[in-house]
Amino acid sequence: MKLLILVLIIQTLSLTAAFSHSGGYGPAKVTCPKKSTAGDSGLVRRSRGLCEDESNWLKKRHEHTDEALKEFLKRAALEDFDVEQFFNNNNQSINIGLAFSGGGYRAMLCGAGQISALDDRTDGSKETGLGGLLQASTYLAGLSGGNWMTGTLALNNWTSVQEIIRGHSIWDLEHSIIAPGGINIFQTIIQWGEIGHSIQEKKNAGFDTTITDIWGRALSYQFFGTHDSGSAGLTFSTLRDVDVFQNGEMPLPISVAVGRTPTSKIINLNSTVFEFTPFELGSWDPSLYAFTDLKYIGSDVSNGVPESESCVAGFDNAGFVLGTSSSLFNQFILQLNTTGLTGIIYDLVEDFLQKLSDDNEDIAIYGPNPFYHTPYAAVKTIVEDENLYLCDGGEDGQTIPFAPLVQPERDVDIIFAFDNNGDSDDGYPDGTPLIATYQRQFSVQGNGTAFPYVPDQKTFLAHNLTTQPTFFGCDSSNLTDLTYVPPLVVYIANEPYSFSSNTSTFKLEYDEEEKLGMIQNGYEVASRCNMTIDEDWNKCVACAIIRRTQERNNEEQSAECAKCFEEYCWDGKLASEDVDLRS
Ligand SMILES: *[C@@H]1O[C@H](CO)[C@@H](O)[C@H](O)[C@H]1NC(C)=O
Ligand SMILES: *[C@@H]1O[C@H](CO)[C@@H](O)[C@H](O)[C@H]1NC(C)=O
Ligand SMILES: *[C@@H]1O[C@H](CO)[C@@H](O)[C@H](O)[C@H]1NC(C)=O
Ligand SMILES: *[C@@H]1O[C@H](CO)[C@@H](O)[C@H](O)[C@H]1NC(C)=O
Ligand SMILES: *[C@@H]1O[C@H](CO)[C@@H](O)[C@H](O)[C@H]1NC(C)=O
Ligand SMILES: *[C@@H]1O[C@H](CO)[C@@H](O)[C@H](O)[C@H]1NC(C)=O
Ligand SMILES: *[C@@H]1O[C@H](CO)[C@@H](O)[C@H](O)[C@H]1NC(C)=O
Ligand SMILES: *[C@@H]1O[C@H](CO)[C@@H](O)[C@H](O)[C@H]1NC(C)=O
Ligand SMILES: CC(=O)N[C@H]1CO[C@H](CO)[C@@H](O)[C@@H]1O
Repeated sequence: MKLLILVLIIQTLSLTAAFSHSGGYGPAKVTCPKKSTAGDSGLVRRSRGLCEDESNWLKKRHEHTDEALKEFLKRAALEDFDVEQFFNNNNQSINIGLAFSGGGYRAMLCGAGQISALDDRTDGSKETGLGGLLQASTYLAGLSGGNWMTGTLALNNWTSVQEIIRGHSIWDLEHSIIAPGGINIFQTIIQWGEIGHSIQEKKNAGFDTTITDIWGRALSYQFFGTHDSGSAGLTFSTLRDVDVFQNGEMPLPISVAVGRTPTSKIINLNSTVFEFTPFELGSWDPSLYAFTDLKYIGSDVSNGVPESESCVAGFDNAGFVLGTSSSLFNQFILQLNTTGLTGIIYDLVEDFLQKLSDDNEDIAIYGPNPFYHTPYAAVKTIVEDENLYLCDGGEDGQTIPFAPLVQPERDVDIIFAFDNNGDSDDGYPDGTPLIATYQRQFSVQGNGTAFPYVPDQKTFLAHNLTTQPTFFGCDSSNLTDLTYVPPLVVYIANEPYSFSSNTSTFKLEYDEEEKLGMIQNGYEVASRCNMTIDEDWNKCVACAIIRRTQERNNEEQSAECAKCFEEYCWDGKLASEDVDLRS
């Protein structure tokens, strides 16, 4: 009986979907563009400078960030500091980058609370938080669980966390992604039926699919709602056509993933870090050193030149991009057999399981390889393969997406780094991702990037660098040994205030109370507990934002700001140098 109903439902779905085939999951053939983000010579460019589209977009974004930053600084009302004069003396906009770490739903919810404290749309954030800082930011980078949060905001017409909480239609985590209907098995069956249909559609269009496709489709229902089969046709590059993005009213969302060929192992020092922006997919690392027009990935190309007259669009599905960045969680899909589901979706999963070894369950195939035979890579492994393989952005240990923000081309002044990893013994952060990015700058793959000095994990914990925000790279005169002066890094780590926010990375279900508790706690983490711990927290943040500009102009730091830096900057001391008072 159950089986019969299932078969009926799936057949009905297949029929309706077949008749409403506009912008589904399967990529489609389109005419190749005359001019791409790479210019007019093809779909790929060398990673030198920013693409023209990003540069043009930045001009519009800066009109908004300049205004928002002025307002933020005025509200901070720093002593001995004239906001108007500061802006008049500087014709260069300040670039603020925000980076949200991985860590599953924990990272998504903590990150949601943290970003809401920076968002002037959150009630009260200007009084008890850093409201307006988000509006003053140029870049918004996310990876894995952090990317679920940034991606949800960006791709839902730049909605806010407060709106999401009030709307109740997305981020419903009461039931696991595997059994979204809970006891309503029909809802679960319908959803998985739709997902199975989507995957089949992509296969029928001639593309390889992996377990990441299933994972990404399932995520879409949680992040973009259940309408239109979980927004099956939504692409990351769609943002180019959305007003709030076009007008520069939101920061540039950047999603980070890592390259990994089947059977290979990656570590921090030899990984290839990829970034997705609404314009491009590519890497600044020497092992690729190329970018391609995101909208046309999936096209058959050689050195970026299409092999035929038609190109492909629709491959950069939004859920697929978010799923790629978080493919570490693909293994959740393997729990499908616990739901009692049968039929087409179960067969699909079984199909994948038979083909893939445990080693490769986390890989997403981007094929045909958009970088096939591009000439810019120093080592020719990625560009020789017919497929491009990407996986979770945190798999090389750099679990905060710093890479896009430390590129000198982006000229970022300050990075606010939100660490919601569970690296320490009790499931809170311990500085590990900063150490990974710090070390990478000295490797070949670091390719001349720079990152401030940071201490070891033991010091992070023993010197309380995770229990209150810590600034790194405060004094650029101490950074002259690096390739260039890197952005100042404001490190803000998950920490319990009103809620024990060290939930397991693999926790799949959050009831409403837990969800709101995590988000509220995140707000408190970013706002120094509603500014009750330090009522001058916004002033100190303001001091950090203007620091690089002041240094460039040889301007003295005010006494007030010097006091902030005394309080929040890492003092360069290590735990190993601590005097043991007992001896
Ligand atoms: C504006 O910036 C340019 C370079 O970016 C510089 O050459 C010029 O002197 C600056 N003008 C002012 C008034 O600071
Ligand atoms: C997107 O948000 C803007 C406000 O920021 C609103 O004016 C517009 O109607 C929204 N678009 C859609 C499709 O909801
Ligand atoms: C990266 O380094 C690890 C450890 O040295 C090695 O096992 C692996 O083969 C390397 N991978 C690549 C792609 O170079
Ligand atoms: C589900 O599949 C996994 C991996 O294939 C297996 O270990 C597990 O025993 C299965 N569970 C059930 C309930 O069949
Ligand atoms: C969370 O932290 C508390 C105290 O800091 C600890 O007792 C607990 O074991 C931690 N939970 C997890 C899941 O790590
Ligand atoms: C870290 O914080 C704890 C608890 O607040 C305090 O006892 C300790 O002295 C602090 N350590 C340092 C190095 O500031
Ligand atoms: C912070 O402010 C919010 C909103 O006013 C409040 O609900 C919360 O309890 C406050 N947090 C603490 C730890 O006092
Ligand atoms: C200053 O630079 C040195 C290396 O030249 C580094 O070891 C030290 O930790 C830095 N101090 C701070 C506070 O960053
Ligand atoms: C600053 C730096 O080292 N840049 C290098 C990054 O990698 C490309 C490709 O190998 C080189 O051409 C750049 O010189």
